[in-house]
Amino acid sequence: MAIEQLLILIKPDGIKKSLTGNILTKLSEARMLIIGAKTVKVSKELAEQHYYQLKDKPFFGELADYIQGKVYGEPWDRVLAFVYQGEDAIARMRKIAGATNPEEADPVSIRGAYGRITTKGVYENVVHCSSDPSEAEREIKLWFKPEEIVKSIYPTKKIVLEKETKEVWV
Ligand code: IDP
Ligand code: MG
Repeated sequence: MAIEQLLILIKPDGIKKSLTGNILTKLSEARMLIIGAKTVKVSKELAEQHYYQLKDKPFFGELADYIQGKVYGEPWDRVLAFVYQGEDAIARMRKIAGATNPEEADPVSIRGAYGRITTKGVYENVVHCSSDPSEAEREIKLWFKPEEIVKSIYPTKKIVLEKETKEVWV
């Protein structure tokens, strides 16, 4: 069994339903390490890049709105993003997350317990969970910078930036 890492998102419905603690408790049963964590206001660009494989689906626009938390608005329009690492992490975390369709998901899984299908037909399933190692790598690199992860998991390189403007504490 290989050591894997993956991206987990607590989606805006999970934030609004105050499920962060419950979700992290369920995930902790797998005894994985959290090697990156942050809260993110999702831009349209990030939403569309994250779900680019579904761009031809009829629900793509609503899915992009959902991950941005547009239907909920301030202060629920954000996600919590985590990089988890551990043995056989992807399959084990996906089992705890449950099937994509919350009605079909194991009722004891996160999606089975807390997800719903909206009247518009969006699967509000509370968490995102990478589904294979190459998707995990793409997603981790999309959501996190190398310095935001406390372990070196993919090769990096140093670049020199000129005239960079950066916000710092006063
Ligand atoms: P996954 O999240 O279990 O990996 P994907 O097929 O990658 O499932 O779909 C991404 C997300 O798009 C799902 O988590 C769910 O929120 C939404 N979704 C997927 N399929 C449908 C569908 O048939 N109707 C509505 N929403 C869907
Ligand atoms: Mg997927």
